Amino acid sequence: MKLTGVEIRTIELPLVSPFRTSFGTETVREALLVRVVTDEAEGWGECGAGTAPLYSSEYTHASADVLSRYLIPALAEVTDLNAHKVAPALAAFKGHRMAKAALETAVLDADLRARGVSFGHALGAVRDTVPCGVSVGIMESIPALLDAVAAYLEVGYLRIKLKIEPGWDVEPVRAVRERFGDILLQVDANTAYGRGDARHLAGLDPFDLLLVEQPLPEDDLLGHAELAKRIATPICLDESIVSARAAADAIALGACQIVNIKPGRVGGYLEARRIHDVCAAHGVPVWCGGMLETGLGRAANVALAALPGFLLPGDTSASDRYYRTDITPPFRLQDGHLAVPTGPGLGVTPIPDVLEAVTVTTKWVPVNP
Ligand code: OSB
Ligand code: MG
Repeated sequence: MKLTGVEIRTIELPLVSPFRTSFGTETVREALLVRVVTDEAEGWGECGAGTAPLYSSEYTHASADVLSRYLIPALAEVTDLNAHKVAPALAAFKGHRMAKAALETAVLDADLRARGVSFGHALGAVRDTVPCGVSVGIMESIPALLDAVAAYLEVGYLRIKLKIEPGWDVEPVRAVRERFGDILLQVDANTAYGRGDARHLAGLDPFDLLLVEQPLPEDDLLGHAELAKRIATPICLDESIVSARAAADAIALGACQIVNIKPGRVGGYLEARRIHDVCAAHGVPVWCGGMLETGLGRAANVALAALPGFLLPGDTSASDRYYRTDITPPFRLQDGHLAVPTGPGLGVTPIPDVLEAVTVTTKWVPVNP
C-alpha cells in the first residue's frame, strides 16, 4: 500500500453516566480517531488516550501533536506499507504507545479491508462471540452501587468489576458479595495503593475475587511481587504491562498471575497478540481491557478477545453501557456476549452523520509523494 495522507479527528461523546475512578471522573469521552488513506483502501484507528494524563502519561492533545509532528511523517518514509512495518518505523520515538497503536490499527484496517480479511481472522480468533463483563465506577453510596450492579446483571453481564480506592474498597465489595452471591467479581485500583497497604488489601481475601487489578504504581513490579506473597487474591496488572517484555518480566518476578491486555497501552494489536502469546506460554490467563472505546475501538477489542488465551470476560461492554448513540452501528449484548465482527477489517465504519455531529476538530496530514 501507498499512504496518501492521514486524518486526525477529535470527537466528544457524552457518557450515559459519569464514570468515576481513583484518578478522576469522566462525563464525556474525548477521543482521537485516525483515518489513513492509501491507494488501496482507507482504515480507521481509535486512540485510547483520555483528556488528561491521569491513567497514563498520554492525553488526547499530546497524541494528536505527536501523530502530526512525528509519527505520520515517519510513516510517510515507509515503502510498500503494511501494519507490520508501522512499529519499527516509529520505534525511535519514545513512548506514545496509544498514538502509535491508533496509527498501526488504521493501517492494519486499511490493509485488511483491501484484502477482504477480518480483524478477528487476521489476529487468530477462535470464537464467534466473546463473554462480556462491565466496569462499575466508584459511586456516592453503597445503595447506588447495588442498584447499578443489579441493572448490569439484569441485562446479562457475566462479570462485575468494581473500581476501588482507599475508603471505597472492602465495604462495597462485601455489600456486592452479600447481595448478589456467587457472581464473577473483581476489583480495579488504578494504582491507588502503596507498598504499605498489603495488610489492608488482604482484607479483600475473604470475598473470593477473581483478581485485584493494578493496586500499586505502574513502575512498581517488585512491589506487586511482594504484595502477591501477602494476599490471597490473584494480582492482575494493567498499567504496568506496556509491552510483551514487560509481561514476561512481570511473570518472571511473580508480580502478577493474570494480565489485562489493552492494545492501546501496549502500542497496538500486534504487540497485544505477542503479550497474549507470552502469557499463554506461561499458563497466565489474559482478558481484554477497555478505555471507554467507541464502536470503532470496540470492534477491534472484541476481535482480539476471541483469541484462545482470553480466558476471562473482558471490559468489552455493549455500546449502550457507554453512549446513547455510538458512532458505529451499536454493539448489543446477547446472552452476556458480543459478536465478533466478520466483515473486512474492523467490520464497522463510523456513521457519517453521527460522526460529524460529535466531531470537534479534524486535521488532514498529507503525505507528499
Ligand atoms: O483501568 O481498566 C481501566 C476506563 C478508562 C481508563 C482505565 C480503565 C477503564 C475501565 C473501563 O475500567 C473499561 C471499559 O469498559 O472500557
Ligand atoms: Mg484497569
